[in-house]
Amino acid sequence: MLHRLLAASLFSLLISPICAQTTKPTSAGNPVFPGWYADPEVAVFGNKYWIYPTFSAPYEKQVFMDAFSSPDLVKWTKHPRIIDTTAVKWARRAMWAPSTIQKDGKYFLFFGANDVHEGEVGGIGVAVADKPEGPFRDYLGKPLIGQIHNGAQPIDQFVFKDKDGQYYMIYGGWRHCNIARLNADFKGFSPFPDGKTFREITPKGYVEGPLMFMRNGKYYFMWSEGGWTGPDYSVAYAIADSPFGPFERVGKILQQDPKVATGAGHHSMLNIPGTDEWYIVYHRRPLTETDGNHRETCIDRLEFDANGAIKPVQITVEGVKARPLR
Ligand code: FUB
Repeated sequence: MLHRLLAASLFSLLISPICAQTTKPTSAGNPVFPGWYADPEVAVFGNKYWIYPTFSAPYEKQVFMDAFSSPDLVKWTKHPRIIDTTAVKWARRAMWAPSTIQKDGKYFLFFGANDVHEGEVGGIGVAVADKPEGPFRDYLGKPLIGQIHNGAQPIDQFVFKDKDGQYYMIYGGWRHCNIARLNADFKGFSPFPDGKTFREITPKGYVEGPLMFMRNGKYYFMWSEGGWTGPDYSVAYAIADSPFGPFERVGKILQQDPKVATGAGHHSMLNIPGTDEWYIVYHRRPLTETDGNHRETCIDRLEFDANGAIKPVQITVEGVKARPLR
């Protein structure tokens, strides 16, 4: 009997390190990292995934942004305070919805600040860094868009690179969305042939959080609908042959699920480079929460049907499987 007990203890001592290895998480679980974080924008830089979210708190406390990186969508590393208002003199609160792109060896982070209204200082700014984790410094010393054009609040910018290499800024809150042609140095905009700099492309149902991407030669335009503090926040989309539309609303593809979470919206899209594998990165509110700022960053799979329509997303608790970048 004693022999058997000793043998069993020895076996478990030997085997436990192996078991510890095999219990490594293989699914991300939602949320993918702890804390209240909203408006997540995903990017791939080198062999890492990056998420740039809004720090979801009362406006006066939104004076910095954190970023998160991962080799596989499961293990996430926090990079605290990649930018804060001490580095952007005109920004004093409500730093929202970062959008980061890599260009010419630099990283440009576009963001909204101050929840600007007519006659106030604030709007969409741009910051620059040598690394994706910053530190980001103010690029212009003033907002890139500080005025209200076509009724669009200058927030929720998304930078889209067209197939001819032209960069566009697509942005807007208050139910209006504009597109503008970014100059190559990202210091301003060039007018369209009709002389206008800000062209309105608002589709039916649009509220905020625009995004554009291309797939099989088509332009997909996506946006958030509903109120971000409530349960019915959601995402809809349209497809067109040009970045200027016209964008006919197809329908909702992301929304609350009473068994999982509420307020699912303000998303970004991840296409694994070199594949047709897609993920949606978005925020949502736990079923136990009603505070508008209690938003968490989540990832789920997104699929297209044979006609190129986006299938409604099933939001999950378990999240996505590990997906290392190769
Ligand atoms: O997080 C602040 C604001 O909430 C964003 O700019 C909106 O899109 C909404 O998500």
